[in-house]
Amino acid sequence: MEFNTNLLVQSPKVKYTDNYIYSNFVYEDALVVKNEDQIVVKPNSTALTIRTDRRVPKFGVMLIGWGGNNGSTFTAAVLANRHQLSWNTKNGKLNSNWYGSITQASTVRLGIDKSGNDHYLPLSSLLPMVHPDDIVIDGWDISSLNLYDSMVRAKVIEYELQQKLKKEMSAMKPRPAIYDPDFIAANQSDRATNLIRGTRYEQYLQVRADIRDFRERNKLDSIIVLWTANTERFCEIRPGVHDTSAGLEKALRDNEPEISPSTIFALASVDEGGILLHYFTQKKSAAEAHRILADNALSDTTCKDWFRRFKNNDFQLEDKECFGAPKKFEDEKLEELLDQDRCQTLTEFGKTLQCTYINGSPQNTIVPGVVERAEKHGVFVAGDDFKSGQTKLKSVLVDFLVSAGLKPVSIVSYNHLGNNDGKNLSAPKQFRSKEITKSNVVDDVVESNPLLYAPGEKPDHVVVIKYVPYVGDSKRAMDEYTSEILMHGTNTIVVHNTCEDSLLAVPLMLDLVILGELLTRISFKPAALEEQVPVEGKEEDWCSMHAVLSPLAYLLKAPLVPPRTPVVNALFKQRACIENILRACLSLPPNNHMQLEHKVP
Ligand code: NAI
Ligand code: DG6
Repeated sequence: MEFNTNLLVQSPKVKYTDNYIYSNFVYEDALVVKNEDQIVVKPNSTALTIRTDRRVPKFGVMLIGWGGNNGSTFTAAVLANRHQLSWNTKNGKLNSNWYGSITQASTVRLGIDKSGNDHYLPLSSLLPMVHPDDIVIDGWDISSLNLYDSMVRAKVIEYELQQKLKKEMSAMKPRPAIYDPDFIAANQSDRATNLIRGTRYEQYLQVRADIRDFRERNKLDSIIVLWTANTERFCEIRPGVHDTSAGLEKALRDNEPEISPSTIFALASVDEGGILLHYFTQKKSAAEAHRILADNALSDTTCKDWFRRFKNNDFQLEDKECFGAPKKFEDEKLEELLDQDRCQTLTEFGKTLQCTYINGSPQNTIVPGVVERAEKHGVFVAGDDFKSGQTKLKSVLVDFLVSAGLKPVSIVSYNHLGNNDGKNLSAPKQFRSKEITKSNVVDDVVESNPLLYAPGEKPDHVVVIKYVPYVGDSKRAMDEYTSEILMHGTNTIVVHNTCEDSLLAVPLMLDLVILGELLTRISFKPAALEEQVPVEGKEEDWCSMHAVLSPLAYLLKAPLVPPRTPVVNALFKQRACIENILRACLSLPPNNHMQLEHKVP
């Protein structure tokens, strides 16, 4: 079906400029205070101006684990869709599509038409988003196979399509990656042939160099680094090592063994993002640098503020080679700040580079020190673990049961699969990581209904994963949900799902990077409640989303959230969150599904 996607919001609360969409939005909720004998609730309104940058960047994705089933299938799907490939099967000719992606294959309700009927449009046409065809792909893998051979090894893509992609994918070779046999299963050692050697610190520097190389070669404005490599064991969070940004930095230099490969990748990504203050090709006068800052759409006050911070050494970080900013800023002479060794172009000075890190596996990569570092640099992180099949259904089914007043008392989830992910998960420590993310997904739903569950009470919840090589990527998931119903009756629901795991995961990877990129272009500033027309204001008044991109929760099994904020697992709440944030950027009210126009005479 063809959609007319040229969307214009006609409202005094929305203002379009060449670069931005400004929206005035009143966020409404209710504040609850529990007294001894009464619950008092007061409607609460917060007015915001939301600014969305309309300039869709030149965008690249770097996959860690590029040669795996997900990595090779993702690449094949992007290329097949980009070239609009079709292939013959015993069922006839099939065309490429993006089924399973909420940005590419789902719609949102925009409003009602004149006859009172709901009007839907593709989610991707609400705001300017990266198109999948335009994504530049690169990545790392400990396995040296090129992407065509990786795709053949994965046995996910149909043979004729593999042949059509052969030439392009054979030329794609994963960059060497960081391998630590202490973190993934011993049974993975035979594919570890493509490695970055050296200390953790040297590996970190190499990953940073890889990201820069990718960015420069492709002239990218924005990058997302996505972990789709083997599930690691959880790292043991050590005080002084993982809990602060400075601790991590020191531990990395000290080659601390409890820093996992995935955390090294995360640190490198976070450190490749942020405001470029230190890339120069040639000496420039302060006046010239100031002009360049201004050309980069930064207000005069912001420029001055940066010069002040330069002078006050606010950007001090321990080592310029490692963490970017020069060590000492003696005076206003910008020439002395020039770092001749790690040059880009002066025109990049002061520009914000996005290099978001997303963790698609269960392990605790994004330790508190990484979050602190991301916040400091103004870059973003998200995780953990793609929510593709069994858990997605669970986060719908348990929400349905509990909100229907039925009491799930036993949830038993069994899987068997035969791909390399299954092989890695057959080791106890790696299985344990997956068991944790698969098990915690009902907690918030259960806690939301104290009529059914006493404080601390939970259903019995068991997760089993078995490796059965023959079934390959075609995972079997069997679930039994037993609930207590009226007068202590029992209701048992059994679900059997068979599906290629990677074909479920890849659309989520696409949505994560497309929505993840969009969220980096949205910023907020407080507004007055009575304010109608959006005011652009000073640059420094705007703030970004929190560094932990929790709106991506819909796509993740164990959503990482900013410190001290609640986790939401229920799928439709998570979807409503994405949809309504995008609507708020256009000053449209949240979809409330009341349909009063059809109910009130
Ligand atoms: P896979 O085993 O086929 O691919 C993983 C790739 O990572 C392999 O090519 C391996 O050589 C590489 N690798 C291992 N350690 C590495 C490192 N340190 N640096 C770079 N590359 C490294 O697994 P698959 O099926 O692609 O899944 C990838 C990850 O996504 C797994 O952790 C899995 O648990 C997770 N996941 C998968 C879902 C799915 O539905 N397929 C859903 C949820 C999570
Ligand atoms: C065994 O369950 C393999 C896992 O990697 C899962 O396939 C993957 O985490 C997807 O899990 P779910 O629960 O979202 O289907």
